Amino acid sequence: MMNPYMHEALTLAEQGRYSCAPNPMVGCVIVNRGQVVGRGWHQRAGEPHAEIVALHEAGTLAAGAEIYVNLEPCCHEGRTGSCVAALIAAKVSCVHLAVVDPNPLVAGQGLAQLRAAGIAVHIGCCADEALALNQIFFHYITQKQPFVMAKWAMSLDGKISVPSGQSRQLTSTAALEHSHRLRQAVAAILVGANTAITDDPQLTVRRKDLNLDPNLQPWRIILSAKGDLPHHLHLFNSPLASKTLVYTTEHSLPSWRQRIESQGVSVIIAPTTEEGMTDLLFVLKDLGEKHISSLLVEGGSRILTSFYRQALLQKIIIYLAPKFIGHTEALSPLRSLDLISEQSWQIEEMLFLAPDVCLTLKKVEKKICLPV
Ligand code: AOF
Ligand code: ZN
Repeated sequence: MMNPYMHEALTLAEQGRYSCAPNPMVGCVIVNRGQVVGRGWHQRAGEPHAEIVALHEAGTLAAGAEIYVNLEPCCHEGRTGSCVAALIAAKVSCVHLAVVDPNPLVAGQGLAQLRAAGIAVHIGCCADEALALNQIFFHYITQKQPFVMAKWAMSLDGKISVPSGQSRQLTSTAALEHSHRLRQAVAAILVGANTAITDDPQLTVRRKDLNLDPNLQPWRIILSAKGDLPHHLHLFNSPLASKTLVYTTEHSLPSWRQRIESQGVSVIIAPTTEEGMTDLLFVLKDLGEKHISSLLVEGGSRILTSFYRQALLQKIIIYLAPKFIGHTEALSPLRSLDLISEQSWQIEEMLFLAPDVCLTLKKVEKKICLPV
């Protein structure tokens, strides 16, 4: 059975899902003689960490108390102070942490400092749940690149487009609402030039039940090697133009770049691959440097295929509509995969969003077998 205090810490942590990036979701519960005397969760980067919020509530009752936290307490002076120093100063007796923080600034040093101060440290309670909760953070902090997910909607015969002249919406309201919640949980959304032109999307979170703070809207990323995107697109004509990055190449026209920059958009010159495409690894590294911890690739099939072929996807989210398109020219989400080394996927979650189904696929990492 799950430890109830750690379970509560995980539930508290979850509240930061839509606001704490690029920081991890962290929750903390302080227990004194069987009574919960403090609770906290980390809301936003730059604001107090979970432990500090919980210690504040516990006050003097933190002395001699036990701490339950889903991540190793930090020991560095980042945007905020060291949680380890605060726990030592509060004279807590024991810390239960679910997983060690892989941030190189912490990485075991937090727990070592606690132990050196005479505080008992227990590691591993609810570790699986804690790892699953912060998989985006763990990937980002170790790889220095965003955690990448691809998303598409398709028919039962695996087509993402319908012949022109018909409604382009494949899925229904429940799937659409779900996809906006997915957008809300990522730091950035990416599309290719074709999608930007044909769909003229806004790439924003739009939910009926929520008036989202514009600061929490995801970044919008467009890849346009040629740099031929019309300046009248929605993406370039919104208050969020300043949260829009266009990766282009030196082959694009300087006058075009200046024009969209004057609309508030940031233009970044990226190297090209042999096929004349924008170098995706460059883009991911650049996004990592900009502290963008997660990325949702929304299409179209050329971009999805490039991310897939280069094995850059950690998850795929598919909305499956109970329809058949059956048109030979209708596109599939991924093409020309014949030559690539095999990637294995596992269904992590299946949601019935009537009348559609949402499948979440997780990459199965290959195990390296060492010779014996
Ligand atoms: C904790 N408790 O609630 C969180 C932690 O720049 P800062 O000061 O916000 O530090 C960010 C780093 O601190 C982050 O990368 C991660 O290693 C850790 N996050 N640690 O003890 C918390 N959010
Ligand atoms: Zn901290």
